[in-house]
Amino acid sequence: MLIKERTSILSSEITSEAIFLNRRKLIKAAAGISVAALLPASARAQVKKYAQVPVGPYSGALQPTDYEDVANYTNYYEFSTDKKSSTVLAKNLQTSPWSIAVEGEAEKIGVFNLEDILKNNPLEERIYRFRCVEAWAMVVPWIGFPLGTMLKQFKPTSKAKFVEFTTLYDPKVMIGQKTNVLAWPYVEGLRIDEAMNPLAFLATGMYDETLPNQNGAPLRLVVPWKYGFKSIKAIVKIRFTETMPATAWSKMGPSEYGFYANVNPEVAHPRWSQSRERILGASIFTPKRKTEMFNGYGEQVASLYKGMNLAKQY
Ligand SMILES: Nc1nc2c(c(=O)[nH]1)N[C@H]1C(S)=C(S)[C@@H](COP(=O)(O)O)O[C@H]1N2
Ligand SMILES: [Mo]
Repeated sequence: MLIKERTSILSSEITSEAIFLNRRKLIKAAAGISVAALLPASARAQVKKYAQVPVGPYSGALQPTDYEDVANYTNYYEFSTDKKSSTVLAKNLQTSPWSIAVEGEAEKIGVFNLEDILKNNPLEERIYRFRCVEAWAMVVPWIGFPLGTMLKQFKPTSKAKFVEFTTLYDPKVMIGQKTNVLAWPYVEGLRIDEAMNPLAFLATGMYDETLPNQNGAPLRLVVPWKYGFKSIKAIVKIRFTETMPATAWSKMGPSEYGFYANVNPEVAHPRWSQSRERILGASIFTPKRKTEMFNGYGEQVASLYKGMNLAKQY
């Protein structure tokens, strides 16, 4: 009987996030009904917070990287430049309540509770490739909502040509902010048409769970066709601007980190090639793979850059 089959899949021991996710995909494919409702109480307790969130577009047949690798190999300079340390250091960050200031060229500006923003933006899952400028690649099932849908709710004016995002500044908790590895607070930005592209996403969770602090809780940007540094974490401010924002990384190294930062195998970082990438979590014997233009999302985003010289506007 079908119901019994489903129950046995989910009530068996859940050993890894990736396996769980695949089971969940089977369930989602089988029926559009609540998974939790089918389970005995013991198994129900194991169902993850966001397990019923529907899978959105662009996810394809990508195989997610192991949760442990994504959650424990992070770049979060507010805490540490060491990719393994932020897991512990970021635990002290208070992510609720959380408010976001919306400023600049928009009709509806002000300070908004994240809870209220979430009420107007239904969650979905997006399984995206993600590529750090340091040449490691992974696939992450994010939970969140499209950036553009949310931005439109603030009614940007015709002067809004760019969107600037700012991370929390709180050096007592974000102890890396006591150093000057970057100009704090961390700032990132997108051209307004990039921000409105349906691929651009804001994440509140990953792998059916609330986003771990070290991955950018409670709200982080995900721009899958650009290098990872564009995907700013712990956002506290969104500002619509007429001019291109000065971003934290481009201030630090203008020749190394441009505003556009589109994944591009043909444009090398001044200190290393970008033509290949290492798969996060793979064994040292696994060969590197070829980097794809726009990280494989050219079909969705190449038209944004028509007529631009991407070697100059990197
Ligand atoms: N506020 C903030 N956002 C940030 C960073 C950071 O140091 N601070 N690092 C960026 C870089 S370089 C990358 S590769 C991604 C890494 O995301 P992950 O740690 O969730 O894999 O976050 C980006 N967002
Ligand atoms: Mo990065």
